[in-house]
Amino acid sequence: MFSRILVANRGEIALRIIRTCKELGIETVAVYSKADKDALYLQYADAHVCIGPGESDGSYLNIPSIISAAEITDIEAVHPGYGFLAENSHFAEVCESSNIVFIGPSSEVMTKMGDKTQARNIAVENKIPVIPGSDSAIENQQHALKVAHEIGYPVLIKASFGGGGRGMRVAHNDMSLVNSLAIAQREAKVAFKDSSIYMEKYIEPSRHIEVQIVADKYGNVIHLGERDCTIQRRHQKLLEQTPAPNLKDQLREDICKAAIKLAKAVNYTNVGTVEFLVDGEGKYYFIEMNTRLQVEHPVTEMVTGIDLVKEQIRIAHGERLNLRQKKIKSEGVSIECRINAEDPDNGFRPYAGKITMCSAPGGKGVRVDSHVYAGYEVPPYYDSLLGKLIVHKKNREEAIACMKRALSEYRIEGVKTTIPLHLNIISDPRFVTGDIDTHFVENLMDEK
Ligand code: MV4
Repeated sequence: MFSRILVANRGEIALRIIRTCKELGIETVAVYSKADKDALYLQYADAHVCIGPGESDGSYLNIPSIISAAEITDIEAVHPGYGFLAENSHFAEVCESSNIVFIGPSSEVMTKMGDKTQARNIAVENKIPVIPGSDSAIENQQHALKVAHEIGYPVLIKASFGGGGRGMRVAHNDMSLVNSLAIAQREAKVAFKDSSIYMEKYIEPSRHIEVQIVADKYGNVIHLGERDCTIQRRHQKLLEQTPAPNLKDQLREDICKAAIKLAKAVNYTNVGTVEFLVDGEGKYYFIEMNTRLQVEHPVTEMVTGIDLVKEQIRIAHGERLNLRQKKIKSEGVSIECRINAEDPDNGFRPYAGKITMCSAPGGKGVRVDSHVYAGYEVPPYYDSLLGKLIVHKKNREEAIACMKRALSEYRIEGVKTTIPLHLNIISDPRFVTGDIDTHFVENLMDEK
């Protein structure tokens, strides 16, 4: 097993990874920007190295700085967490060429799945349902109009190297399509350094269902069930849950099988997530594959009892999966609420500032993955996630009751948070019955 790992991330996920490393007897090296000099996770790492200024480009996205930190601390592997460099195939390549094990898939698989049009075509080749759309990047206006007339409006324009809904634009007719194309290409160029876009039929209403994959380096691939991530606001996930409510068993089985098929088709290794949409008639469609550990991985850990970070590290170390699909049992219901420092009275804009008081909930079935404490200054440079509140109970009714109790117990003062929004969501009868789609949050907020 590795003796020392560098955690190339910050906040709650850095703390999460350090915890599992400690349990495995692995030393950890944390990296931090000047803005994170008082971060909680640094106290639990065996060593820490400042890698640059608060701005991400100078620190958590600064590959030479992170590799230098790796060299001077003589580590054997790097865990990228999520976000930042977690799906940066160049970073994975630099690790590989620096003789540092990258805890994740190979850089070539990352590149393959990072191109959403290539991922779609691999799904088509493996007879996995995809949303009707363009089988390659859109070359010009004529191509876009031709595809739109073939699939019918509304259509969705997506960035080929985007993901997570970033840069998505809906077009309802030729005029709005032509106007949106240039904007979408410009946004893609700025956000993803590549202006390539593709198109799909806009499926609505829909639900967002993703499947957790774990795969070793010897061709063993298993799934750990699905997560329903439909509760989003402007493509930012807010609440995730497993099992997906109101999902027929046959559909669940078909989706999980399709996820395994795709992972095997690309020789996936390590932990990954295959994302699907389910439409109003219960048909499912592959949308993309994420080649990283996801923010919402704890709900899967709670129902399966499997430590996903431990599995990542073991697989990266070359160990065979000691999990068998038949032995995977999902027990109970788990729900995660993302507690963000955002101002609900100001369009949920990030709310930086000092946390003056912080008291997290506890009790049976409650898990809090958070890095914040009283006196912690929420930096303005990074995402607004303060922590994740996760509950696990034997059924959905108890899980919802527990989440409601835990949310009302959670005290964070000094910054505004999404706690009130989560209380509204979890108390809504349609959430309770699982009658949700991708417009749930905007409808709830319109009603409020
Ligand atoms: C879609 C879609 C409808 N039609 N693609 C959003 C995140 C990214 N992983 C893919 N997402 C979607 N892709 C087609 N062709 C709906 C979503 C979607 C969504 C869209 C708008 C508002 C909230 C959403 C929540 C989940 C998924």
